[in-house]
Parts: sequence; C-alpha cells; structure tokens
Amino acid sequence: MEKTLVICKPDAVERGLVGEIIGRFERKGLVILAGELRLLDTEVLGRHYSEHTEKPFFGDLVAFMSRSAAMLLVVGGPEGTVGVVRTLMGSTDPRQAAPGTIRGDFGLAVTENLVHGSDAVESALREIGIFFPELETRG
Ligand code: DAT
Ligand code: MG
Repeated sequence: MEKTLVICKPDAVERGLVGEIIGRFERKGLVILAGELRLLDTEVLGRHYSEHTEKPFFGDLVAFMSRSAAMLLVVGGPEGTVGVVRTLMGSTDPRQAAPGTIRGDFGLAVTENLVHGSDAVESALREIGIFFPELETRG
C-alpha cells in the first residue's frame, strides 16, 4: 500500500473542517491508517518543513502551524495515492485552487491553506517517520 502524510492544519481544526476533509479521502476510497490531534512545536515543524527554512514565509508558516492543534493522518491506498491526495487538496494558493478541491472549496489565504499532503513517496516516508515513528513505514 502507498502511504502519505496528511495534516489538517490548525485553521481546518479551528473551523470544524476535519470531518469534511477526512470524509473526502474516505469517499475517494482511501484508507485512514493512523490519526492523532496534536499541538506541533517549532522543532518538529522545522524538521517537517526543512526545505523551507530559508524562505521568507517560514516564520509565518511555523507560527501558524503551531498556534493550535493539527490533525495528523496517515492515508493509504493503491500506487499513486500520494498524487491522488495532492489532487484532492488542490493548488498551494487556495485562490488558484480548482473548485471541488479542499483548498479550492474552503480557502482564500496561501498560509492558511487547510491541509498538507506529502509531495512524493520519498517525502511521505520521511514525514511519516517524523510524526509517527512507531509506524513501520518501509515494510
Ligand atoms: P504545499 O503545501 O502545496 O506542498 P509548499 O510545500 O510549497 O506547498 O509550501 C508549504 C506551505 O508553506 C504551504 O502549504 C503554505 C506555505 N507557503 C508556500 N508558499 C508560500 C508563500 N509564497 N507565501 C506564504 N506562504 C507560503
Ligand atoms: Mg510541500
């Protein structure tokens, strides 16, 4: 099974959209393999977003992602699941995301864009290892 890390970001939890977001993955036919509501700290967010630490928006991103609890999920399905989840999420900037996608239907701001999904199988393994080290991600 191909697995990916999904984060329902603090804005999604605050707005009561976690059920809606999980429901979209479930209705698509994907499976929820793990889930936990957790307050993320700067250290873990620095590891998760290591490719963005030098970006001008990094400070705002970490402040947003750590302001209240996020819902962490491991989502699984057939080959291509990482890409399927990205398609269901929509473009990074919700103003450009297509209607019918999570970001396209519920977002308007690029920082508060509701949901994270790993961008490749290798990233998914790395990210699942950060948040769910107890899961066997390579077996
Ligand atoms: P994605 O979350 O679609 O994989 P990303 O990895 O490029 O996008 O960026 C990670 C997060 O950082 C993104 O979800 C929102 C924030 N972000 C990206 N680009 C931004 C920008 N130009 N201004 C503000 N925040 C940005
Ligand atoms: Mg990304």
